[in-house]
Amino acid sequence: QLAPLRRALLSVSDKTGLVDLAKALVARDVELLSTGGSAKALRDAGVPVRDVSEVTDFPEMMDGRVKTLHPKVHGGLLALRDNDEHLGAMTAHGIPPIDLLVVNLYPFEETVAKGADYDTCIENIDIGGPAMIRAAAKNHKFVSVVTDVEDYTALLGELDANDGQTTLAFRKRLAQVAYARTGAYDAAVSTWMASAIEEATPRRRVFAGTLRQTLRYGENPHQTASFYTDGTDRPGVANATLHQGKELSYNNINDTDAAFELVSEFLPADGPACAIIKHANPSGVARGATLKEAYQRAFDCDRTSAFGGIVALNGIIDAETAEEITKIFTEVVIAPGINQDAMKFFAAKKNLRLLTTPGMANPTDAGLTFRQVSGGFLVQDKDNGHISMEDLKVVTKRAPTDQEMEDLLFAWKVAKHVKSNAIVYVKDSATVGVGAGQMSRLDSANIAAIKAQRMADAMDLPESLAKGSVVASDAFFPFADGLMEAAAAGATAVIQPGGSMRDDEVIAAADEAGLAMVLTGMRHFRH
Ligand code: 93A
Repeated sequence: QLAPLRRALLSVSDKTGLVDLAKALVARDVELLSTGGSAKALRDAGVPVRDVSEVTDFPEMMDGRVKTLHPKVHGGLLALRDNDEHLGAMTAHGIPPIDLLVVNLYPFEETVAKGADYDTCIENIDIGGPAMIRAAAKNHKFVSVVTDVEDYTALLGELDANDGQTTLAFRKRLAQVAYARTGAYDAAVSTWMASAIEEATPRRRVFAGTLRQTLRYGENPHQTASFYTDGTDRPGVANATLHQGKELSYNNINDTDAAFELVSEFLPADGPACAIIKHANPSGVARGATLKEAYQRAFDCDRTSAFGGIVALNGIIDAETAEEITKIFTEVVIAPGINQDAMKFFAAKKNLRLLTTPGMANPTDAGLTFRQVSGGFLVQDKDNGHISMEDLKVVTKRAPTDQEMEDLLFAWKVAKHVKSNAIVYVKDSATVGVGAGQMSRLDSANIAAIKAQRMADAMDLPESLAKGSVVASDAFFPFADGLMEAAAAGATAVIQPGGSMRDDEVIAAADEAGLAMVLTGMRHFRH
């Protein structure tokens, strides 16, 4: 059991909660040391505080680059309180012991996110802060280190529960958080530098995150799992607000991400769109005159699979749309907003998880994706590839009609979000058959066609939904067989990257069948 806390050093960029914390510490007879801006904020609030520069007998200098980098600060943080030599050194050199360090760092990540220039980003790399944090965390046997505003309350509670001190277990937890913070901070600096110096493959790479939520379990109940945020404010599942329903599960988060990323391909300005996702693949995607109609048309692609699905919309949910969605069991609904009348319909479905996001994601934004493999991980740019009409090359005798062209581009956007091998049939801006994740492209074409026929049967329609559709393939047709399967299902136009050794054969087969075909020159594998 240590003696009650006597001295704290407070040096924070984010001054949230600073004055309240400081007052609470002073009330517990703790002497406060502080750096320029923090000390000023405290003095302005009438809280007694000593300047670090008074302790070090050195002014803050070089635009603040050197404020706390001094043996009187680091000695006070690092000295072992049960080591005579360390205690002797403190006495000999007039080093005051520091029992508590409260630091939050220069806002480097926010500065980068704001798109600041190179020199501004450099200036926002905190040096003294991480040095103190690492020192205090190393000496957690004696020193408490708080690096997160969210821990202020817990700190005060801990002091009250332990006669003005913290327990070793508490200090260890603080130290672990502290090293995660300095690690993440340097990771952010390194990641930014990797892009700023345009080096495609940095020799070393580090990813870091902040715990958003401990999940009940992972992909399966015997797996533990947690959800981390990466500090960016990109609209999407990580920054969404949950309005009702149980907390999101691991699979919910994964599928909701897939749903929202897919529907974000359709700009709200171009009209309502809806994507319904099951197991990370779309069971249906559609545009509509209204959001309700977009949902209905997406639902109609595969009514069976849509059960228990994740619904993503690109507009503000109104009552009509909410009423329609709640007719069947839906796990999650995500949209950029919801109006009050719509809330009432969802409220009746207690288990439905309702999320809103701050706007839509921008599908052309740059980013990184990574995936773990045994002994390492793979890193790549996010697939933000985008194709417009001008990029397409017509290779068949017949060119697509305007309607076909519109559907081809729609199908291509959807295929980008379907696990490979992906085959997507589309008619009038709605999917009518999705073949996903098969080991052969022919099988994907076949499965999509079977599903289109099955839905037509269920709706008592005289012919397959795929009749008169267009088809997208996420990668080239290695042989003509997959293409012929699509033609047999009723597709009249095709969009695909091209680039197969047998392109000539595939194009000839398309001409033979009277198909129109366009090549994108870009592939959208997704595994
Ligand atoms: O420029 S620094 O790397 N040099 C330092 O010696 C130093 N000491 C603390 N930045 C330093 N700090 C940082 O200043 C802290 O991490 C904190 O973010 C900020 C608080 O400054 P002020 O109290 O003047 O607002």
